[in-house]
Amino acid sequence: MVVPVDYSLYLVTDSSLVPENATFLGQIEKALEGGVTLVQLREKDLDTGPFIDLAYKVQALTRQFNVPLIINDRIDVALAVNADGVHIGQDDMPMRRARQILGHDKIIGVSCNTIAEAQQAIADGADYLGIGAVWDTSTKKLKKKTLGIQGVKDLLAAIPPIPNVVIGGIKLNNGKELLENTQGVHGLSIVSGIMAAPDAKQACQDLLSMIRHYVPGPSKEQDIVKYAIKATARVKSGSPLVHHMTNTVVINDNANATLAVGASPIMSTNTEEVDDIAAINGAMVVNMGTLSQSMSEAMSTAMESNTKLGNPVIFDPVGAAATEYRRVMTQKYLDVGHLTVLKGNTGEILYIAQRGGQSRGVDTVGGTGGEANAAAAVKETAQKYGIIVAMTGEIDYVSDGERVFAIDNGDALLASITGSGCMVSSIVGCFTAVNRENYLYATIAGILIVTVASEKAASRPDVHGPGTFRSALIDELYNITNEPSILATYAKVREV
Ligand code: 3NM
Ligand code: MG
Repeated sequence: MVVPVDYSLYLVTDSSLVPENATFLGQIEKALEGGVTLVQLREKDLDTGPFIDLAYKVQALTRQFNVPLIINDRIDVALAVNADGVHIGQDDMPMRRARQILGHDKIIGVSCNTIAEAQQAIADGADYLGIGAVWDTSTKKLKKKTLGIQGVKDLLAAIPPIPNVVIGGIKLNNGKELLENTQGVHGLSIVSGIMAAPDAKQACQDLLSMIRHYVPGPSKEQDIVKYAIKATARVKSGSPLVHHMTNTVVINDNANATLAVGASPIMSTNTEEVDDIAAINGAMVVNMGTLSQSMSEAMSTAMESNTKLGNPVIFDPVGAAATEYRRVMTQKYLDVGHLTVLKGNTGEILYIAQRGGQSRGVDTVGGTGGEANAAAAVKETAQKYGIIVAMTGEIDYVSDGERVFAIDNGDALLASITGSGCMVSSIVGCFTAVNRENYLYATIAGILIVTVASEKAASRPDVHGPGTFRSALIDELYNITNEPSILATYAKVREV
């Protein structure tokens, strides 16, 4: 398991418990609206075909809410629908065998009633434990003694820390009592308390707000990394077209980087083509590194056409302060109001924010003036223009005008090749194209991919300097998109 999972409120389904005026899927949807953080589809009597059909329907709901779906016992069904994991009991397939079949990208949970079972599950590599039954329940015929609160405490005290949920007869009041009197419980797993509830949404809201007193939710940082992993997969599966009007120095690298993450570049600078491309475009990347009169007109047209169609527009104000022409054009593009993301280097963004900012030509010289100055620069600029602002440098800063995030990834070699910043703008274009519900997170995700790829590239034995680094960077961008879950290990995002 690699994606951070929130175990706080874990719904285990049971189609036999649904109230008369409700439906099975309706109950699950309400539970998701109420905030369940994980769903397990548990069907003991369904044939394989109908089980798979039902799993797809439940998955359509869990995906809407970005909640993982776990299948009880049936590894074949989990594989068939590409569920996020399985939950196995003591009499189901052995844990190690399940891991061999499912691999390390899937979540595997194991039901445990004794310390010995828990120790074995941990030794076998379980991702989480289902500890129970805590109390008697009419939902399942129990084969072993109930644990009670003391039994849960004794079990947790005897094992190393591992994600876990408790199950069996849990309702709001006894759940509160349990969390109050134990330490290290990660969540409550509930069947009848949700599936049979007359108002499943309200039941879940009440449960989750109680649980949040004892179990912290995922941090914003974890949330972003999780989002970045999904966003990366979406770029690859969605393969958006990304229209670039970029500079002649970096154009080939930008196109290759776009391809490496699974998107599709088109590099036309012709005004006549703008509308046709906009109609099928995912995002527009405009970069004024080698701006000519005719290209600046094409850029204005492209920004307008794409904005009209709701396509995100990324603007890279290369050398914003370098010449009078660039100063004027930068202000013009900002004022006209067609931008979604402004992405520049430290010198450029600090200049735009009027908070220092020195450059020589198109390169930054000097620092950020400290983290407080950097954070204020992106935040104020984002507020002023109602856009996302990203400032790349040794530390990257991103803001939507309310929050500021810092990214501490990135190898120093990035500064020794031309166009690495422009590459970030390209990739942010790819990410915003298919992750439109959260441009702040999509922008952070795009920056993370490039900076983490740069670290992987720099550490390769075949990289000896800027030249080999440049091609290794494209390789590693490509590799990450095949295995985005590594972001969970490498990403260093923090809220400032
Ligand atoms: N597994 P309710 S108890 C599915 O002890 C299940 O492993 C258990 O249902 C175990 O929340 C249980 O309705 C049923 O009491 C829990
Ligand atoms: Mg079972």
